[in-house]
Amino acid sequence: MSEVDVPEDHPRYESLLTRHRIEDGVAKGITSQQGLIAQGRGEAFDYLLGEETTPSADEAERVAAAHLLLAEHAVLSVNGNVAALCPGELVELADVVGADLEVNLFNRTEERMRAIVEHLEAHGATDVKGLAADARIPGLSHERAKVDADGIYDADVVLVPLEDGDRAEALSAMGKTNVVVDLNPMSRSPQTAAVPVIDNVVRAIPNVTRHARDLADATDDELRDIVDAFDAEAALADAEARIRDGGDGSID
Ligand code: PTJ
Repeated sequence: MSEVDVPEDHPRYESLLTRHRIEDGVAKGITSQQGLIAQGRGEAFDYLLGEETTPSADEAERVAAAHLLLAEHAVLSVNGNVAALCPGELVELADVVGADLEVNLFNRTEERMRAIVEHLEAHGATDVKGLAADARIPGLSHERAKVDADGIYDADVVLVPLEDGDRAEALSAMGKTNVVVDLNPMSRSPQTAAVPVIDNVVRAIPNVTRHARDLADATDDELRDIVDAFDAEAALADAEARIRDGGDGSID
């Protein structure tokens, strides 16, 4: 038995553990109640994807690592779902690639902002951004527009895990490179991303970190080759083919 009262050899252990984390996040005031619904949507896609990192998602995760390593200023955006699901893994990734962490919420309240900053700090983060909110993303009317001038506003590469779409598009319009993690390849955010990572964030974040460690000694030219060889549309098509018919996109 571990974090949840379910034996680790239970066939749905990982899924039940993830659910428990989201439930706990709501209880602690980190995750919004809408986060429970988002989790359910994600689980359905994950089930259809085989609840594993597909080879094309793994490739996207390597490309994400290359972008983060090449960045002048990378920022990992944190919402209430990822804060509950993988706080330690986000702190570790930020550390390995030299990125900032910034809390950015759709259902923004000061209490939840502070609770998430403290939760990340409890997992080893320092200087978490998001509370200053002294800049705005142009073209967005909702709370996600509020960003830190020396955080997301200034970033050239932003990792955007699971959200509802229009911010990712607005960040691209600002000329930023977006890495989007989302289990639904048909969602607007991965569709507009430079790098759509169609995988569960609990698998994706540690795998990006693993790739970043592997690429630590690569030259900028080698990293640029990895980035340039990536085909975002093919990655999306592969994931959609898997969901629709269990295929790998290579067979009609
Ligand atoms: O904490 P806040 O206030 O910023 O709100 C965050 C949520 C996620 C509640 C908010 O952004 C939202 O309502 O998002 P949506 O519109 O439900 O979209 C969530 C997307 O994330 C969907 O496409 C899901 O398939 C996907 N998703 C859910 N869980 C995961 C996921 N993708 C990757 N990993 C997951 N664990």
